[in-house]
Amino acid sequence: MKKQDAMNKDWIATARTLSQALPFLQRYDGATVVIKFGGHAMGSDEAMDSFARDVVLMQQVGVNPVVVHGGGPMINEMLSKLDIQSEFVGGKRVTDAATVEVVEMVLSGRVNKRIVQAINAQGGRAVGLSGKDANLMICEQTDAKLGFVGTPVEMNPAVLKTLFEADMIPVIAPLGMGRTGETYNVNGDTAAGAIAGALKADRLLLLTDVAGVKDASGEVVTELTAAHVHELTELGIIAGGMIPKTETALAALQAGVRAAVILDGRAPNACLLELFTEHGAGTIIRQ
Ligand code: X2W
Repeated sequence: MKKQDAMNKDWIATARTLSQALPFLQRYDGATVVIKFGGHAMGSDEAMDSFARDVVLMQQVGVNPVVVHGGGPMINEMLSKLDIQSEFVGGKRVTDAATVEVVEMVLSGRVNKRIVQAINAQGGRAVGLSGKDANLMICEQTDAKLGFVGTPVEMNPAVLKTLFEADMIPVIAPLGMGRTGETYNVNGDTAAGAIAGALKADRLLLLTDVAGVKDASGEVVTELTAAHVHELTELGIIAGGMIPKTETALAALQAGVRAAVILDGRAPNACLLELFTEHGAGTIIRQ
């Protein structure tokens, strides 16, 4: 008898949670949400499955999710197996001709298909692409010293809209094509920002391995304006690895994204917490 009562309480709580989510479900019906899923956030099979489940749920309730992934640690692993040395300058991998081949093989081949498979295993219909497909992301060389590292200069997101209409979930590897046919390696955050900008997305979720942007006392700030981000950066409070994230967020806002959120992708159901609860997650940045 007692056990039955306890179980009833669990189900009642589940029903209440669903009911409380209604205004959020309504708010995001038809919204476009771009999610950057980094190599560090996809470490374990459990993390991958839980992420995939959240993405399928989002799509089920009317969101158009777009996954843009990284895979830095997986590229490192393959380069080291092949005895190819690799270094980063300013957060970007110096990419010679041999390296860009490995980057494409690992990102478009292994990492992209693993995510596609995980989403499909949860009942979604994911389609794997890179920035090369349908000319989605045309790039120019970022800096001659970095070799085949690209900066997106022209976006053609029509293919993504076609996939939304067919209830498919695009999963995008951050590679771009040069105007004369080169393959460019693009930082995953940069690619996610450019794609979110091109879609004028409602949200850009940058899943990282920290809880969000911290203030001078080390507390996570839940909301920031672009002006606050500039202030905290000038004061040196936003520093190190957080700078490329906040820069991506600001560039996305400039391009017409409504808000960007920097959140901990290792937290269970991080995306659902952010979109469908009062609580939210991480740091939301708006104009
Ligand atoms: C990255 C692309 C992968 C990436 C690289 O070669 O590692 C550049 O640095 P994470 O997992 O998001 O760090 N590209 C130019 O961004 O992966």
